[in-house]
Amino acid sequence: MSFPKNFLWGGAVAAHQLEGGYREGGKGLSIADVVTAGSATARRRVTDGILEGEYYPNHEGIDFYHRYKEDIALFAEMGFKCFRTSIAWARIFPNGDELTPNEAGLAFYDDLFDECLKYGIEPVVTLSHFEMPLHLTTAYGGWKNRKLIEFFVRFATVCFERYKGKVKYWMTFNEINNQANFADDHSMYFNSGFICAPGDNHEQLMYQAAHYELVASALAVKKGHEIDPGLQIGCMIAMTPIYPATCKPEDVLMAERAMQRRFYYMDVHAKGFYPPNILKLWERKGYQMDITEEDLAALKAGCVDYIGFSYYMTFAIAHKDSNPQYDYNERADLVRNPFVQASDWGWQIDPVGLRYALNWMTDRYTQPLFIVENGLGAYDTVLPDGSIQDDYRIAYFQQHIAEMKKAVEEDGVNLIGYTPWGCIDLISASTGEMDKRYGFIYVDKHNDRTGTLERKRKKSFYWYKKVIASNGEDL
Ligand code: BGP
Repeated sequence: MSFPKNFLWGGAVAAHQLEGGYREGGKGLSIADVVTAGSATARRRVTDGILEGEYYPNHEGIDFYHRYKEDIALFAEMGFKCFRTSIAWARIFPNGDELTPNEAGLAFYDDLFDECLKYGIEPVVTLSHFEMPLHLTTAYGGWKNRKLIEFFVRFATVCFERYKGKVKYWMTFNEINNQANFADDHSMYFNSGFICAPGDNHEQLMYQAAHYELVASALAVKKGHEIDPGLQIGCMIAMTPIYPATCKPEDVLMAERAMQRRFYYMDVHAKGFYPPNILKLWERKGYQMDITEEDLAALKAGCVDYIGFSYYMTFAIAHKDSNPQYDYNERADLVRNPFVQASDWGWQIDPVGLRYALNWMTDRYTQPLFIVENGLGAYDTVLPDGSIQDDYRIAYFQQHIAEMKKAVEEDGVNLIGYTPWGCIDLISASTGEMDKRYGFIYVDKHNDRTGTLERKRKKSFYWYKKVIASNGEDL
């Protein structure tokens, strides 16, 4: 007996990376709409509006806004039990600070969820997946501002009420901990909706913004349970285990410290309080945080029902004598792991690390685990006969699912589902490229904006269908 009978096999996407229709149905501008395309080597550029002559790949996405029926039929053909997507906040509240939601936006997701349910596909929904209404960043400074808590909780409440009976599985913030690399403007913007100005203390601002998000998440969880006690509301963490580069004790301690810095968000979501090492860090650095007694009570009362996480890679870290406090600096201290291979984009591929991650979380938390993203970004080629022979992708999934299976079977991990990322090709979040593909379904669209948007089944489509039909036995 390995995967439970009701295991949630499916796939994952996010609104801004595939919907397009960026000004349709009364939608307001979202922060993802003002980020330009990047490339394999250059990061995307955050702008403060839409500049003439720039290309914004999220404006069209893969036109899922108009083609979702066709795409969901393909997911159903693969046998999906669930489908993870997100709600574009700016479809529901175009500016983010209105009191009344936009009916056309609500109706779009009603239809989308109904279409899933028609095939017995359970929607799994992220409330904020790297986006928020642009107005909240320009008028309020994004998550630097406590006011955002109120706006987010209103948005969450409207969604929980509207989709009651249709959506049971929710997540609050996608990869909330990605901002731990506070030196990276791009991650800060997607997570928190602001870019640091010269002279700002990035680290302190990151902790403050993340605190407001954690409080907003906890309040939303509580509200959701009041609306429907049956809701399962999870967090979403980018799970990137950090190994010590060697067994030198200082490297081991450095790795432990790096894990604390990257994953304390999970502690707050799952246990309802800050771990002592973070409180000590703030004290040592003299950070005066805006954290009230009510906030602490809210965190305690709003623990998540499950831990959703993405898993793509592991890191390794070495200690430097110049760092006596063991402060984590992702850019300076991470080292290449010679024991694993990397994707074309340098992401270190480590299937055994997935089993390690599942065990690590099981040892610390009581909530069930849900792998809501995993996958291989790769260049695919359409052969003259029209087929896409993505054996490299199949091999990647075979190895990862085999490790998941051992974690469930041999280690007793309580895993409830698996939704590979970008089950249909979509816009890459980090590069804005179309040709970094993850899908079982190919979409004819390219970095240079050409393409018919036609969908094609890749070889991995038929393979994943077989995996689902055998509940993970036939890999
Ligand atoms: C995660 C994000 C997704 C997604 C994925 C793949 O960090 O939650 O939105 O895009 O990574 O990353 P990329 O698109 O940069 O290859």
